Amino acid sequence: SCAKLITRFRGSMVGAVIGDCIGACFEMNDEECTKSNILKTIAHIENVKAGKRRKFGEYIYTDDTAMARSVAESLIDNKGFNAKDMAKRFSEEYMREPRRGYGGNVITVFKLLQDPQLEDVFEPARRQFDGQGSFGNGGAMRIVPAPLFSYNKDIEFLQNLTRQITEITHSHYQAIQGTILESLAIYIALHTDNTIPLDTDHYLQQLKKHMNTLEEEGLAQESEKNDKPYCYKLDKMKEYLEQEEVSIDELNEVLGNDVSALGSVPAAIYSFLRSSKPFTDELEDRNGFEKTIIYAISMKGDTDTIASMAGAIAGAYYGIKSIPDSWQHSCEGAIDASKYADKLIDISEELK
Ligand code: R7I
Ligand code: MG
Ligand code: MG
Ligand code: MG
Repeated sequence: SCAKLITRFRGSMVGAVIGDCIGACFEMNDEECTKSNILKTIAHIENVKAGKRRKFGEYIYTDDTAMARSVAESLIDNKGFNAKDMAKRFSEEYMREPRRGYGGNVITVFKLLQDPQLEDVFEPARRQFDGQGSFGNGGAMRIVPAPLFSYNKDIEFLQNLTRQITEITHSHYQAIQGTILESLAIYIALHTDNTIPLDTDHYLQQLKKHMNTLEEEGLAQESEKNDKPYCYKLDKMKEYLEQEEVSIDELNEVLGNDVSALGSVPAAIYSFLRSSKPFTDELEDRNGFEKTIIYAISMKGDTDTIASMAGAIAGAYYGIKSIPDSWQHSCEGAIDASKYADKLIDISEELK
């Protein structure tokens, strides 16, 4: 029903903001990323309730959320994808608040997008990195509004929309594939019955089916490549979930935790899936959303982005009620995210 669906739309949009805001305290600060340290930050956040240390919205969002807001606003105002409008919003948002922690190279794209004479808004992205395009995770980190917008549409619609949104800044095939994987992970989580325990094998199978097709297509174009790295990582996740406990070092080695799409989207998906299994440590008393965020940050490296992408998936599955009020109050932009979710659900119903 719609009443239930709205909690999941809100959960996904707000979940992404929460992961970004809390994860940003730890980005590229690996030695801080122990579970007990992360829980110290969470304890501070939970003091908001008592009106003690923390102020409303004190944890500020970064580029991940700034760009997701532009994606949401553009999809809502245009009731669909409008490349020029979305490009304009990305670039104006960057000019308005350049200090949100943007990737080192994407800002070149934003500057070129300022040119009013620019005919093809996809051109600056194609020129990045000597013409191969960026393989950074900046496409995947902002994609959450797309699977919500596409809720009543099929996978092909979702993939096309995702690809177009990504290509405004990221044209490398691995960035596009990784963003599609994140989009699918959210879309499938939204469509999965959350009143029964999550079947992680089935969830991974669905992702693998689509990624296999995409990577096969990619192979035809990239003849020098002979592997399917996203499919490989999905297989490894299945293997890890069958094991008792896998070390963070091993996960970092195999799944990655860096600013590339290939090195971060799998870590986000794994954080969500791992959280549906029991923990024997400090995490055991936390709910599935809380576990996902804390676990995602414990992956180290690009923590704001990994936690944000994981939070979008977990929020879509567990719903807004799983996100503690104190966390929502502490994170800048969480209330706006809920409003975007409400507008996106209206539009997705219209598109039925
Ligand atoms: O992908 P992007 O928007 O960055 C997002 C990340 C997230 O972690 C945010 O939280 C923020 O911190 O930044 O920005 P890009 O500049 O396109 O890519 C990010 C980085 O990935 C680049 O600065 C490069 O270091 C690296 N990178 C590449 N390096 C070599 N060759 C991306 N593509 C390439 C490449 O093709
Ligand atoms: Mg960021
Ligand atoms: Mg950063
Ligand atoms: Mg980041």
